[in-house]
Amino acid sequence: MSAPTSHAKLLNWVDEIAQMVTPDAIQWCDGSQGEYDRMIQLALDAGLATPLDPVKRPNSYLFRSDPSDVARVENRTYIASTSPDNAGPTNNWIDPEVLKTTMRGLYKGCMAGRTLFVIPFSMGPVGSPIAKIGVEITDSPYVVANMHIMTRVGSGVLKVLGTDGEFVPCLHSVGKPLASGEADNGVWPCAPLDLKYISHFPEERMIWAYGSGYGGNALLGKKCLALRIASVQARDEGWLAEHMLILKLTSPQGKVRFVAAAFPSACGKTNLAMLVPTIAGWTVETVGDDIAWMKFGADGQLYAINPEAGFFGVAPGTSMKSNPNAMKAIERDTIFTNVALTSDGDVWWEGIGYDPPSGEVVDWKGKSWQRTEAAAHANSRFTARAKNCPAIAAEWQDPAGVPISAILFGGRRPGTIPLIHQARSWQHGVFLGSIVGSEVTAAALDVQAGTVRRDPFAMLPFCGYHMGDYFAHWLRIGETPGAKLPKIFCVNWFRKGADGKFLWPGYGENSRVLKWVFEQCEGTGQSIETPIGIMPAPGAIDAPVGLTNAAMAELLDVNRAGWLQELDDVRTKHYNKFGDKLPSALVAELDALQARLAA
Ligand code: GTP
Ligand code: SPV
Ligand code: MN
Repeated sequence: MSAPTSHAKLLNWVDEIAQMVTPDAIQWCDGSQGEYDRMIQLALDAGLATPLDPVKRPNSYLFRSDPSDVARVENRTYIASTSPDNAGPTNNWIDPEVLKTTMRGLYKGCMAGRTLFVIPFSMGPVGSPIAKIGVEITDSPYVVANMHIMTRVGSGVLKVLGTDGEFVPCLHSVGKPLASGEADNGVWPCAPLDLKYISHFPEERMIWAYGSGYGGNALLGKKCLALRIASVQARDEGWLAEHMLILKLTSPQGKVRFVAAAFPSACGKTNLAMLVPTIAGWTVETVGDDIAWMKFGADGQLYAINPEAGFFGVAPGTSMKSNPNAMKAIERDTIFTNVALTSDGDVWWEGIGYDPPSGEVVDWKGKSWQRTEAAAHANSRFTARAKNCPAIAAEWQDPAGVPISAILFGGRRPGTIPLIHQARSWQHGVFLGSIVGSEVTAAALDVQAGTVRRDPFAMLPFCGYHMGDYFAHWLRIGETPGAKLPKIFCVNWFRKGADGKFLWPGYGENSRVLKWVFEQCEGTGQSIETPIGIMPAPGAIDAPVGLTNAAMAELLDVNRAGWLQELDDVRTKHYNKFGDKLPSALVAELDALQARLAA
């Protein structure tokens, strides 16, 4: 097939890569339904996909990955900048030339027996001034199909690129060449862990991934481009590329406020973005569930766009009760990965809200489920089109973005951190973002689940440069002349009581907290000053039905001893890592908070 572009740099790059990886064929993707169907057919032929019941789950497929390839691999994720100082203490740094030599060795001949697909994609609406174009080369039809859902793929993108437009080259291979006559035959292709590389060259704005076919490791527009590379561009150009949902909140009076929220992986962004309020008259609609790019408008407000076109959401725990909008979004046209298969040809997972029908359940490993282990992997996911979500906001594709009134930070914290508190200033808010901690989830393979780790701004795995410089960038954003800055809040839906159970019911009930956020933006909220910041006055947040006064008091308590311990941990185990890159303004915030708590 001849290339559908005359972009010399792009043609040269594809040519150069093809010579290295030696595919059997090269195919340029056009983003059409026919192409999507062909990708699925290739996966079906290779024994890698199972069609779901066409009545229960139209146009939907189940994939099972290799048990070693089920999540992001943070210890195989690299920031290859010229100086280690550009990657900082929270990233894996490697010399770009050394890495390229190693990876070229792996890439050599790695697409033998496979087709090389060229995917031109746009992060953000095609042709909009804020969108960024990437071109992913991959040998995985699964990746092509997922990119169709998660990004805007196709000929329109090549048109925008023209003959010399800018694009981020994204090279991906599953790292499993096929010998002559060999086929995948039902075995998910990938490379062993120590040969996997998720590599970023921020100075060249380039991505090289090898050895994994899963999610953030392989759909390179998402974490690699829209966060790790874009965060570097954002630093250079004075904007923000963040791991944040964007939601539209409408009051009973019809007043609209947009809210962005950064929670670490698998800590509730999709759920909050699609929330169905339990309080009368309020609505929440979804603009995005994972990534926000935010820039100041001429009016001084911070405008956010969602660069994605779909949701790569956590399946377990998703039910008609917890997230009906997600359940509706995945009724059709959905790719499921690593969930369980029921006897009636449908999907199932823990927390879906009902028992599987009688008959055999096939677990995520493809075995008959014996009910001794989880049927669905904890990081099993659905890939669904944004336009299939009934809660999608009318503005979700507006290239101008939506004006952000409030930014929330949160994580899974069983103790100390209250349900909500508000920063006293932008600088205090940046401090609160910088100390976000969360119990680790199953979204990354190689970090101990369950333990609390610092995940500043929920960007620990996604910041493409030195985290100390990133803090400074956030502080600088706050000094933008004429800026009407969003208010900053911290939330915690995951506080546990003495019985080890969540104190707060969460999900739709989080609307009660959003209501107070809204009121604080309007200036009508009832609040009190506390040592840790601004908090709801007693009674300002209505307790959900069934929640005791004691539980509510515990959720909004300022635990001085717990906070002092928290700050000691921040000082000695977190801030100390950043050396002279740690902005003194944040140390001042830490000192001041400690003094207020000790007073
Ligand atoms: P990534 O896609 O990994 O970035 O994650 P995410 O932040 O979008 O997480 P998601 O909304 O998918 O939530 C992941 C898990 O958190 C699911 O198992 C949910 O059931 C659980 N969860 C979400 N919201 C709440 C809540 O308000 N309370 C409690 N207790 N659990 C929640
Ligand atoms: C996350 O881990 O934050 C995700 C899923 O959103 S993945 O795309 O796999 O990174
Ligand atoms: Mn995420």
